Amino acid sequence: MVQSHPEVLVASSHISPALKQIAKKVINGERISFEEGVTLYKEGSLSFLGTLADFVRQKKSGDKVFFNRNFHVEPTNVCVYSCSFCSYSRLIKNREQGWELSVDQILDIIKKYDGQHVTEVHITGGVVPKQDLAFYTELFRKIKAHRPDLHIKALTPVEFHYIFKKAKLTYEEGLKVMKEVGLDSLPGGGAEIFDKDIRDKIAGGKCTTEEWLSIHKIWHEMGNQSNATMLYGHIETFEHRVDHMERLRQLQDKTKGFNAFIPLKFRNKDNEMSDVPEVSVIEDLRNYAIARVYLDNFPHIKAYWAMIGRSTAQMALNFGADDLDGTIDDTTKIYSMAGSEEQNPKLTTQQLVELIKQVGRRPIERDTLYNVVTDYSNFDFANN
Ligand code: V47
Ligand code: SF4
Repeated sequence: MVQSHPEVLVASSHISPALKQIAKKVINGERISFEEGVTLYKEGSLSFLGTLADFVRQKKSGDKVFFNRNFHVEPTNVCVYSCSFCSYSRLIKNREQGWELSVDQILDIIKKYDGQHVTEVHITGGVVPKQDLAFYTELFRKIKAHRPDLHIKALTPVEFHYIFKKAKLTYEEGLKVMKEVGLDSLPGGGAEIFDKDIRDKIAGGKCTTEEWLSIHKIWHEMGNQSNATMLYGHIETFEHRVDHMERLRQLQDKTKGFNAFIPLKFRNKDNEMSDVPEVSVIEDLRNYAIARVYLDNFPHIKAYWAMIGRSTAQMALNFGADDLDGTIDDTTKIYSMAGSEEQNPKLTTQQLVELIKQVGRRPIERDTLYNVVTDYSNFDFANN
């Protein structure tokens, strides 16, 4: 699919003055306001939004689509919290229904990748008292001792807040310790939705919005990078989505530490919110597009294929996304347990490259911080 230039929108007689004004701003590289963000959600058609988002994406990334070779470790799915959208966690009182891995069990998983070309391990899961500061410092040290080249992208403010409080450390002190023992970057999880009322309803008890933002801010100010997510398509309004992105945009203005924004579609299988219907794929694509336009200071928008399925992820590449995440190797359960199309998420490098080539883009393997590892545009898998 090739999107037209947004000048066409400005010239069209079918488009409202408010939308035309937004299109003009985007063409001129000007930032859109909160109200304009809401207008895009309420009035923007899929084709209008796609045209704007594709223009912005093209300016930022050209023909490149990024992916990495990664795997996940989920140290536990037992959790002291009970977010109502979570299909994955088991309450601590039912802990025998879940798993809690030891440091050595996790190291065995890491060692399975010995000799394989993977660049990142993504570690996150539930929150349990046993997996405390001592647990994670030992784990990160041992991972780095075994495999210094493996980038550790691990833990969210939800986990950090709990761990540091228990260890009686400030966020600064705790993050410094984590960095010293090998933590390289933070994934974007735990953000959910920043509006207090909605957050309290679906994720009550875990770290607040201010705490989430503060941990990322401190991490960035220490010279590091991270991602950000937004859980959408449940009981939030369009205003709440724009509010969420506005807070991220403001923090990014200050720190420039975020790499990718990852919209996460609420999946409703086997959780306390199973009565809330999932939004349509059209809404998913509109949401990617608005995120690309609104978050003008975020370098990348990630379409996380394990969450939305590879076909929608491919389509999202025409609606502002320039990243698909990675090979994953069937190592995460969060989304399959919540009803994702991908029940055993695993793609080879060749499959990812083909998905990207099918939409006419250049497949670029990156490391976690978006340094280019390999340009697969003209790569010949048959002879390599
Ligand atoms: O914070 C949990 C989400 C997140 C459901 O940084 C659900 O590269 C939808 O943050 N429906 C964790 N979403 C995953 C995450 C992530 C994923 C991929 C890449 C990166 C990155 C980060 O998963 C949680 C929560 O928002 N989640 N349950 C559900 N039922
Ligand atoms: Fe625990 Fe995270 Fe699930 Fe909430 S989303 S219950 S914090 S594992």
